[in-house]
Amino acid sequence: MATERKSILVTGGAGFIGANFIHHLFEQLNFKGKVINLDCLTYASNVENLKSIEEKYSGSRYFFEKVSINDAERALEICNRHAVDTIVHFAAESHVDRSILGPAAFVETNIVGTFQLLEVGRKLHKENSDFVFYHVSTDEVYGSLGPTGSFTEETPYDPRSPYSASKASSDHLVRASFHTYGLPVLISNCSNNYGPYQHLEKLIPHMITKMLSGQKLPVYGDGKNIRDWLYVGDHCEAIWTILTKGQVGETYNVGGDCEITNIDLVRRLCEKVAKFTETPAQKFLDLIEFVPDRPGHDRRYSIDFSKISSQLGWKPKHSFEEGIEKTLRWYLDQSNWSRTQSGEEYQRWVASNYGKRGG
Ligand code: NAD
Ligand code: TDX
Repeated sequence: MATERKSILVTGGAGFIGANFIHHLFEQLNFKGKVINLDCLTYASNVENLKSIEEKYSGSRYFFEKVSINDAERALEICNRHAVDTIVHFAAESHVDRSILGPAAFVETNIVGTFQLLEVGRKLHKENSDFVFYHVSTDEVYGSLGPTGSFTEETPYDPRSPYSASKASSDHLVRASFHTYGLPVLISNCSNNYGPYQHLEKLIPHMITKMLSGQKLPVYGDGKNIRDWLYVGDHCEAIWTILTKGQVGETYNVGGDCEITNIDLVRRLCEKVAKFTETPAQKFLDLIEFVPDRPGHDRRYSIDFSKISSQLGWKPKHSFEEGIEKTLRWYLDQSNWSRTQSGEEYQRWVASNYGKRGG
């Protein structure tokens, strides 16, 4: 994919990874083209994530459109107006617990929304043969691992939550568009991201904010579930590498080379927050509380990212130690960043499923 990208539509740019990607384009890559952020601003979004970009580039190189990916007509009009040659598709319902509470939104956004956006992509491709559709997906589509082995790009799909089933479905639709219609697509499946701008309902910011306010730290089940953690800046770099060097129609796994049990992660976070706030670690460790398990909780994820490494030369730069220190420093510094909180219905559901102090 040697063509220079001039006008990129980023969907879900007001969310966690999308916002980091837009920052990465302007601040790390010095991208000179246009970036159009199409986001309908669900509970998971936070427009403050892009305040500094708005201030510098709004109306010249950065444009925000409050539109849903399900509205294909408006999305197409926006793409035509900005001569979009690239779609990087992040927009999704992204939280596994919420997909248990209310799966319908996941079907509507992740499956139907992606389908609508692919239809837009097909129309753009008819007018511009250099057009490319980049789909951001997850390792959760591959299911749950036992104590050994890792997911490769050839691992059969085996999603087990409404979230991962909806992402698997969207991946299939993207691949079908390549095979059936010749739409140039790229797909990446990555592990758990962490870093600045992440919504507080996700494990790491959830635990940091609970520690800082002296609340219990709810660990699901026995805490021995394993996730692979990827610093979001490394993920953004991987996306750009795939976009600029990847082979159209291919899928690339992206991992952080950092497998850790949830309980070890929470304990390490306690130690770090203690160091940063000059508080005895025991004060935070004493807040750990085991709560009922997440229904259908995947036991272990592990990513084999040798394909992107050997073919495109990408590997994660941040060790967990480095990534978590940057992340913590960021959360501790953000007195002005509004910490978007979950709505009441979700809070009630968390309380009834994971125990009173689980939300
Ligand atoms: P997020 O929940 O933080 O942000 C999602 C964004 O999409 C929000 O700004 C929201 O307003 C927007 N959105 C939702 N529905 C929309 C719609 N119909 N139209 C337009 N915008 C809409 O999500 P995230 O954690 O940044 O994840 C981004 C993508 O990466 C998702 O596709 C997710 O499946 C994938 N992913 C995330 C992780 C992770 O660890 N966070 C890991 C692997 C893959
Ligand atoms: O309070 C908690 N206690 C707890 O033990 C929370 C919020 C989570 N957990 C556990 C569940 C998981 O094993 O921590 C692990 C991580 O949980 P989440 O942050 O909810 O992430 P996960 O379910 O693994 O999914 C994330 O990574 C893959 C993203 O939300 C997805 O969008 C992505 O595809």
